[in-house]
Amino acid sequence: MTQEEILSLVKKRNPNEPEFIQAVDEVLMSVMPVLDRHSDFRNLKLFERMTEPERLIYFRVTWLDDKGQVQYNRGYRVQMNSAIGPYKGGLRFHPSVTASVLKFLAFEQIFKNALTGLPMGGGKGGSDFDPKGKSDNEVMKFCQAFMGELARHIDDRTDVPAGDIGVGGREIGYLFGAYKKIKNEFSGILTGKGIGWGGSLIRTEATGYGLIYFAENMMQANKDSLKGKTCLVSGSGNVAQYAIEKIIHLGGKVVTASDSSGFIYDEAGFTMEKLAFLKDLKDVRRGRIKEYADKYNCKFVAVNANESSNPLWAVKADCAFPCATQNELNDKDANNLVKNKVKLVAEGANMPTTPEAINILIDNGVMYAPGKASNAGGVATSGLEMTQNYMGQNWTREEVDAKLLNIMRNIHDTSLAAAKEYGKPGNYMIGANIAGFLKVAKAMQAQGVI
Ligand code: NDP
Ligand code: 2IT
Repeated sequence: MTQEEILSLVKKRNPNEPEFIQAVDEVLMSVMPVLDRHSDFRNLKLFERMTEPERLIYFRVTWLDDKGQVQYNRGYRVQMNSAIGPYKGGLRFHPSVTASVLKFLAFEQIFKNALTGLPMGGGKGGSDFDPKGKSDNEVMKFCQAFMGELARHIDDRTDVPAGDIGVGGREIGYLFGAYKKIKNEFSGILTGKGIGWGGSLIRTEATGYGLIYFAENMMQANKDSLKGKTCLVSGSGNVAQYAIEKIIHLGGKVVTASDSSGFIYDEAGFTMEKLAFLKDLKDVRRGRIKEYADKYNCKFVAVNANESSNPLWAVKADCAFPCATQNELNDKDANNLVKNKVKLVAEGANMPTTPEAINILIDNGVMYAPGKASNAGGVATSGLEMTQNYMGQNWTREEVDAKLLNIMRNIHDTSLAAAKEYGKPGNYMIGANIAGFLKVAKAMQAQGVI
C-alpha cells in the first residue's frame, strides 16, 4: 500500500478523530523510507497494527460534589502498545479530553518511550473531568471514583500511569491511595509519586529539565548554547515551570509564560524568585497568570482560544518552547517566529506545533525538535522511578539527574543518526520517528502475530 492508502485506511477506521489522524500522519510520512526498505515490516502490517490500540478501556465515573449533587464523567485508558514493556503514559484531566486526544497521545507515547531506551510500552488515559474550580475534596472524590474502575486494568507490570495536564502531585496522591485501598497492595502502580512514598527525586522537574537539556544539545550541535538567549515559553504548569528553571540555570532569559487566559511578557526576564511566585500561584493557589503581571508590573495579554494566531509567538526571541497543549503554535505563529529569526523550537508539550507550522520552521532552517524526543525526559524519569520501585531503592538527586542528562543526549544523538541514515540530516522529527518506530517494529516482529 502507498502512504496515501495506509492513511486513508486509518482515517476510515477512526472517523472524527482529527488529533489521532494528525499524529499518525506525521509518523507515517517519516517512516515510509523504512517501510520501503523492509518488505517484512509491510507484510506483517506492523505500522497498521501500531495504529490499533491493543485495548481501549472506556468507563463511567460517578461521584458526589460538595453540594451532594451527582456528577458523572468519562474515564479512559488507552493501552496502545506493549511490545517493549508495560503500557506507560500519563493521565490527563481536562474538558477537552476525547478518545481522539488520548489515542494521539498514546500513539506518540509508543515512540517516545522507545526513544528513552527503557522498557516501556505506550499508553495514555484520563477524563473530561475539569479540576479547575473544584475543591480538594471534590478532586479526591473524583480520583477515588476514577481509580475504582481503572484499578481492575492496571498493575506495576502491566500498565503504569502518571501525570499529564490536570494531573499533578495532588491527583497522583489521591489515585495512589485509592488503588492501595482497593488492592491492599503497596506497589509502584503510578509514577510521579511523592518523595517518601515511592516517588523518584527529579521526576517533578524531569520533563522541563529534559527539554532544556535536549535544546542545549541542539544548540551545541550548532556550536552555540542557550546562554544569553532570550526564550519564549508557553504554559505555566509542570513542564513550563521546570523548563523556565533550567533555562535560568543555563544562563538564558525567559520572557513569557501563559495559561488558558493569556500570557505575560516580562521583558526583564524570569528570576528564581519570580518563578517561585509562579509555582505558588499555579500549584498552590491555583490562580490565573494575570496575577504575575500585576505583581511584577509587566504586560499581560489576554488570548482568546479562537484567535487565528497567538501573539505570544510574535514576541522577539532566539528560542521558543511550547509547553501548554496540542496545536498551540500554527502556521501564522511559525511565520512570526521565522520573521523574528528564532533559531530553535523545541516542544515541551505533545504535538503543540501544527503540521503546516512544522513545515514552515523546517523549510526556513529553524532547528525543530518534536515532543516525542524533546519532552521524553518526563517519562524516562518515570521509567527510573519504576526501576527504583522494583528494586526497593531510592537513588540520589544527582544520580537521577545524571541519568536524565545522559538519556536526553542519547535521544538527541539517536534521532540525528537515524535522520542522517535515511537521507534527512538535521531533521529531528524524521529521525525521532524512525528510531522509535524501528525499535518497536523489531520487537513486534520478534513476538509474532499477536
Ligand atoms: P499542567 O496541567 O501542569 O499545565 C498545563 C498548562 O497548559 C497550564 O498552564 C494550562 O493553563 C495550559 N493549558 C492546558 N490546556 C490548554 C488549552 N487548551 N489552551 C491553553 N492553555 C492550556 O500540564 P503539564 O505541564 O504537565 O503538561 C503540559 C504539556 O506537556 C501537555 O501537552 C502534556 O501532554 C505535555 N507533557 C507533560 C509531561 C509531564 O511529565 N507532565 C511529560 C511530557 C509531555 P490553565 O492553567 O489555564 O489550564
Ligand atoms: O506525555 C508524557 O510523556 C507524560 N505525560 C509523562 C508520562 C509518564 O508516564 O511519566
